[in-house]
Amino acid sequence: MQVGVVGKPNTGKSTFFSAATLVQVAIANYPFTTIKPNHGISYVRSKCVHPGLGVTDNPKNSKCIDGERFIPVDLVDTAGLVPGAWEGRGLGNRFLDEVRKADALIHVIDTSGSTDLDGKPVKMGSHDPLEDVKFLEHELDMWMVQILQKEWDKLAKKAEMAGEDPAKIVSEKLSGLGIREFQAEAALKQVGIGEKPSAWSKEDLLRLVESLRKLAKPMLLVANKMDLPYSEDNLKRLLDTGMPTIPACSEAELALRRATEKGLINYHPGDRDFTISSKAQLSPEQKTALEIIRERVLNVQGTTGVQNAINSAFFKLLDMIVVYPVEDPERLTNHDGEVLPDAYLVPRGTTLKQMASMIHTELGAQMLYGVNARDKMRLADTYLLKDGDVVSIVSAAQRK
Ligand SMILES: Nc1nc2c(ncn2[C@@H]2O[C@H](COP(=O)(O)OP(=O)(O)OP(=O)(O)O)[C@@H](O)[C@H]2O)c(=O)[nH]1
Ligand SMILES: [Mg+2]
Repeated sequence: MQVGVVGKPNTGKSTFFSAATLVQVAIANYPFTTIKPNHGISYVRSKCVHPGLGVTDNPKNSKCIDGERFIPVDLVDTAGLVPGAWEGRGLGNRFLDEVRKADALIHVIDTSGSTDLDGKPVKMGSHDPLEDVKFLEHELDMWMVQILQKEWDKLAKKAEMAGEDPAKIVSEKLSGLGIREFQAEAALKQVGIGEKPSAWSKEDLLRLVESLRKLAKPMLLVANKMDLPYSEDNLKRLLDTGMPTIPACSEAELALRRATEKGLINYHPGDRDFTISSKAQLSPEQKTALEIIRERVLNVQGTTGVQNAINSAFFKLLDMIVVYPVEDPERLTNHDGEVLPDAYLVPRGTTLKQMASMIHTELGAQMLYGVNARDKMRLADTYLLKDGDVVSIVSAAQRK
């Protein structure tokens, strides 16, 4: 699963990305600072199961800090998108190429309204961030409809003659965007445009892609630059849209993460406060900067919002859960004796057998049954995993 950070230029996408991944990238107050996408690893934060199970863990694929598991996820920072990008304006397709591969989108918005639709700095509060939401959705829809429309009439007629399912041709046409047949089916049902694709109008196709976009590329709004004037009011208006929206100050998170890296403060992403490291020699400027972050961001918003946004993207938008596979259900260890080494992020609805195959194709193929490490009960291979499950898989190979 991969999440793309998207939006018009100059809203703080790279600042958000860098704060979430600690990858050093170019950040500047002008449009098109980012030209090529940046890939990085961020972490979702979830309560670890080890305290509840009364054990000390040895995390391998993830980190456990003070009872919080940080599980790696893929994040991509994209180039800014300007109106008309679907026709190639600005950096056009470079942005869209990354959207193709993304399972969900984090739309970073300049909530203070201090950048216009092209990302140029303007008087604070003079641009309406709600326009940004409309524009980005429109760009994505136009881009999708353009792909769908190519040779549509010919394809639709041919499919009708062959008696093919309309959902099949829609998903085949848009497969490059990661759109699957079941999603096309659901979207077709939602818009109710009938079984005859050759009779669909351009408006029908637009309604269809809009529905498909929401299913295949769910979007989270990150109301960034919350430290600036006008943001508070605009945030309320963004929340009124009913879209999932997280207020954030990416700049503050980036400063806190960098100060942590230098050993100046103790802070973990998502924390509500930080402490100054006892050994740190802070300059008066550094002290003031940190105090400003505490007063204007943490004390007002609770957190910087960056970790909250990453968590929301994976846990809410993509509906993922955390599962802990172990080899020995008694000792909760892997074959090296390490306790609760791995935390897997899987979509809700994943079966035990599917997870076994994710760990290793052979383990999936040879799986006999599973064991719930909490109550030692047997689990069928069709068992639907639950958040916080600790499970082991018994395979034919182990039995030999
Ligand atoms: N006040 C404030 N400024 C921010 C915040 N986040 C980013 N910025 C500033 O916004 C400007 C643009 O930041 P970038 O991260 O380069 O924005 P971008 O969206 O990646 O821009 P492009 O790559 O050009 O599309 C920089 O001057 C950042 O310092 C924030 O939370 N608050
Ligand atoms: Mg950028």
